[in-house]
Amino acid sequence: MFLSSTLLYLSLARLGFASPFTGRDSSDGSDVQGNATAAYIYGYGPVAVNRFRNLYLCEGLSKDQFTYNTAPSSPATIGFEPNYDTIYSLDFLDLRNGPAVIEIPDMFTGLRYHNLMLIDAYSNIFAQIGGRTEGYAAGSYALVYPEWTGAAPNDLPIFTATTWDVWVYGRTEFNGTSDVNTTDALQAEYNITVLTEYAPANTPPTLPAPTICDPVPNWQDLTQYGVEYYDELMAILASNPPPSDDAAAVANLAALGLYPSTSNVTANLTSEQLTVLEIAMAPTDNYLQANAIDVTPQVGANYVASLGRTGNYSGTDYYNRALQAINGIGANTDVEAVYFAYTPTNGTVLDGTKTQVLHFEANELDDQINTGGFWSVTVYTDTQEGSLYNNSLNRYVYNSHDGETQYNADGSLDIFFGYTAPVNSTNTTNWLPTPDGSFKFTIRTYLPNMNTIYSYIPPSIVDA
Ligand SMILES: *[C@@H]1O[C@H](CO)[C@@H](O)[C@H](O)[C@H]1NC(C)=O
Ligand SMILES: *[C@@H]1O[C@H](CO)[C@@H](O)[C@H](O)[C@H]1NC(C)=O
Ligand SMILES: *[C@@H]1O[C@H](CO)[C@@H](O)[C@H](O)[C@H]1NC(C)=O
Ligand SMILES: *[C@@H]1O[C@H](CO)[C@@H](O)[C@H](O)[C@H]1NC(C)=O
Ligand SMILES: *[C@@H]1O[C@H](CO)[C@@H](O)[C@H](O)[C@H]1NC(C)=O
Ligand SMILES: *[C@@H]1O[C@H](CO)[C@@H](O)[C@H](O)[C@H]1NC(C)=O
Ligand SMILES: *[C@@H]1O[C@H](CO)[C@@H](O)[C@H](O)[C@H]1NC(C)=O
Ligand SMILES: *[C@@H]1O[C@H](CO)[C@@H](O)[C@H](O)[C@H]1NC(C)=O
Ligand SMILES: *[C@@H]1O[C@H](CO)[C@@H](O)[C@H](O)[C@H]1NC(C)=O
Ligand SMILES: *[C@@H]1O[C@H](CO)[C@@H](O)[C@H](O)[C@H]1NC(C)=O
Ligand SMILES: CC(=O)N[C@H]1CO[C@H](CO)[C@@H](O)[C@@H]1O
Repeated sequence: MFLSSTLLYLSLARLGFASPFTGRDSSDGSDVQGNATAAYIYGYGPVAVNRFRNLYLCEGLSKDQFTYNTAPSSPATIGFEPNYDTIYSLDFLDLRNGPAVIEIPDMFTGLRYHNLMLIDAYSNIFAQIGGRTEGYAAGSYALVYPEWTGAAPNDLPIFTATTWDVWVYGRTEFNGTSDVNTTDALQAEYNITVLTEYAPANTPPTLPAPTICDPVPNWQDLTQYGVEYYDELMAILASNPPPSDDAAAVANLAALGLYPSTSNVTANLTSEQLTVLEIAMAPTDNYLQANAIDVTPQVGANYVASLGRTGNYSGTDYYNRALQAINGIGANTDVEAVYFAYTPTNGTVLDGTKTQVLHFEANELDDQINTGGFWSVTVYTDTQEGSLYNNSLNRYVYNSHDGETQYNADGSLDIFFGYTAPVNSTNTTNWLPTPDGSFKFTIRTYLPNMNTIYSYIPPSIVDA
């Protein structure tokens, strides 16, 4: 249940907000409100990851051990347009206890798509372990802590973490309802073992556990607890020393009275200092929310694509880091998957009372859709979040991998949308049931090639 609420995500259209980048000047002429705005933006990615970790811990889930879904998403799944393609596994690792060995089972049968993202405390994806990078045979990998020197323990392939706390976020291909038990069995074989015999002597303080679980931590509303945001941020800095490139950002925090500490630093601020931080929060957050749409570009007249996601925020572009955290903390990177959400620029809403068809040419499937992994087309309700549409066939998706999609004789493909089965078409295969009114759909392609990433525009949906 917990995992089903993960963001999976394309951004929602957002309202415009005024820029917070202007504010009062202090008596010496320095722009203190500007500094507070910069501090909020700097904190966004790290605090969002920490809220997600806190949610995980509030659910009573274990650190240093995988938790995973045992079923795919369903119409009851809460979250933004959940996919019906992969099942999730995750963990929050604490490398202060020692390096971790991550074991991945044999995925060779069917070359099952899988990928584990390794995300640091600053929301940077510092490595990915999966079929694309490591192949499909079973494998063990050493994840060592930042100060590790020398060879990997047990001579394993080595990944060096950029922070002590690491979010491991994995996706494993789900091949349709007949595949549930197989997927579950594979997930049970994913394993994390902490090698306590190699624990380091000196580590920074432990990242604190959440102090508030009710209401549950919300990684989409970082203003949730007010200036406690800065207590969380400074605890992250104390327990996961920031990269040296962040020196200016750390100095900016210090100028506001904020220094790395796992105790609540805001408790020692003057009321004037608190006010400076407080009044910057809501407008800065609104501004980021309003601009997050910028990172999901329009592709052609009819789609918005999940492009531009490298997951690598190791530089000092904290603004982009914040926008990416809003649009999908833990979202797939471009090289792993690209999503095309039907979003026509003219605002036309799809109508399920008639039959409409999406036609892919055979060479389009071969060259741009079905390149490295697999593809899927999924229908969603036209609500703000977008759920799988509940229908008597339990049919939410057509895809390239479960053996149920019927291709035309020339290798092309038609997928039909509508509340009732298509009757006016020459065939009625590949029917994706929709609501009896407006709906949405998303095309996903896993392990796309550069052609897909840089130039592909999916077909328009037309009346059948
Ligand atoms: C889906 O439809 C069935 C049958 O009408 C109903 O029992 C079930 O509660 C529905 N599920 C959701 C999530 O709405
Ligand atoms: C998924 O199912 C199809 C059809 O049964 C099969 O060809 C394919 O190998 C399966 N893939 C995996 C990963 O099991
Ligand atoms: C999965 O395993 C359960 C328990 O063994 C069994 O009842 C069920 O039929 C299996 N499902 C599939 C799709 O094989
Ligand atoms: C995980 O690895 C540990 C240590 O090798 C082992 O004891 C345990 O059985 C493994 N668990 C699974 C599910 O493979
Ligand atoms: C920080 O503040 C929270 C919430 O007020 C409180 O529960 C927690 O005990 C405080 N932590 C420390 C180290 O003072
Ligand atoms: C607040 O300041 C006092 C006095 O300097 C210090 O002892 C205490 O540790 C500080 N508290 C925090 C949370 O930094
Ligand atoms: C991330 O970007 C930095 C430059 O900003 C580069 O040095 C580093 O190699 C990149 N890391 C990955 C994993 O691509
Ligand atoms: C909007 O665009 C869609 C897809 O290109 C098209 O089918 C529809 O007719 C357009 N609607 C208007 C009002 O122009
Ligand atoms: C089929 O065609 C008829 C006549 O053009 C039209 O009235 C009807 O709405 C169509 N049905 C569907 C399901 O598209
Ligand atoms: C479906 O209809 C199209 C024409 O609309 C035709 O080209 C195609 O061969 C048909 N596919 C099947 C599987 O019958
Ligand atoms: C310490 C720090 O980074 N302070 C910055 C506050 O904002 C002004 C601009 O208004 C900068 O010049 C300072 O460097």
